[in-house]
Amino acid sequence: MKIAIVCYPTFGGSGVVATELGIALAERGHEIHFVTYKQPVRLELLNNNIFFHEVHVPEYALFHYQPYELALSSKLVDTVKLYGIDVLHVHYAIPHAYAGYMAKKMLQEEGIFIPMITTLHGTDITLVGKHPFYKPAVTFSINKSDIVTSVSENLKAATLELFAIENSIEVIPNFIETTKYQSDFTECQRSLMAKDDEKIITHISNFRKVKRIPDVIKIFNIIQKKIPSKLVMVGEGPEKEKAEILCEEYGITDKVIFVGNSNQIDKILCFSDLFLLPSESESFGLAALEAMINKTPVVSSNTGGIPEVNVQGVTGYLSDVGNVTEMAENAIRILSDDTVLNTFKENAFKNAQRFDIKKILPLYEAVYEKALQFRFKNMH
Ligand code: GMT
Repeated sequence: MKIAIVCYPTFGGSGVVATELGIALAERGHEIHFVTYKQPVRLELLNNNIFFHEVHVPEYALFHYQPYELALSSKLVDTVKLYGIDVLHVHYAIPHAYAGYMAKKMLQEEGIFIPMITTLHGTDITLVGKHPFYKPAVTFSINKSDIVTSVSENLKAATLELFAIENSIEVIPNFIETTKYQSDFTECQRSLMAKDDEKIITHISNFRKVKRIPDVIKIFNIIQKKIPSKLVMVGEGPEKEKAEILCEEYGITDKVIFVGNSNQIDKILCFSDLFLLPSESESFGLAALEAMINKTPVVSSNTGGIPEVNVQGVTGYLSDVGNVTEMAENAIRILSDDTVLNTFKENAFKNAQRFDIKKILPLYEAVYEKALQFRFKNMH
């Protein structure tokens, strides 16, 4: 099948999911065309089955805002025609579903029917999409998609609650390639980050407000008083400076390492003992799953779709948003006994297998097959 994938190419859950999905589909023999404004960060290799089409938005002084949706929909029209694309899969509703729908209508004028699948990822619904300035357009583009999928049950429920949705929504959870990790474990180099007697705690995100970065520092500050430890902060974003200032106030700058964005999160996670995810909202928590597959237990908030990934008392612990004291206590409980820690590590790894890409990929393939049926019906 020839599939065009639209996504954000930057560090961040939806782009990572879209890229990994495209790579896995290409390995299964599908022809994948990424259409976006930059080569996706995790897309290192282009091969016979993977193509990248860059969306250029020419600058024009008259425009206060450059019209990306317009350029994207035009690029989609061209790509579909040039490569004979069968289905269009857009990740993140804003503005991708909207631009995808415009492309679909333009192509229809030329007698080409292209089915569109929209995958909802989280902030496109819970944070940005529900804003009154976007809501009508987001509702419209979800309703006009041929198939809609969401990455968790919780996100599906939130979408149905927040928008007047007429379409059905299928839940296809995010996934992880499990086999990759079984062999890579030996490469762990924890001595780079901490002394032998220190535990390593990690947080990975885009450092936006929704991640509650100050909570990460507050939790760690309580932990480090009881357990010799280091905190590794991976990522870049608007809350980073606040976090650095908080570390100075607590006098823990020597114990917190800010490593910036990284393409090597598995290397960092494989020597981590605990992952912190105290987010305000989280549709799934892909970073938690990435931690779990690297045998890292998770102490998180209990918001959104996180409970569908992190299992209370098994793979880690969950607390109410903002309850930093309880999160720190739970972290200390896991970290203070190596037998307990190892049990949580093994449980995290075992539970991550529920999201093995081998189980999830066929669900997407079934969706594409269904979309092709729509195409067939509309063309004949
Ligand atoms: O976490 C972010 O802020 C990035 C955002 C994105 O769209 O890239 O992540 C969302 O999609 C991920 C992949 O499906 C989910 O794992 C994240 O939970 C979700 N983020 C939020 O809902 C805040």
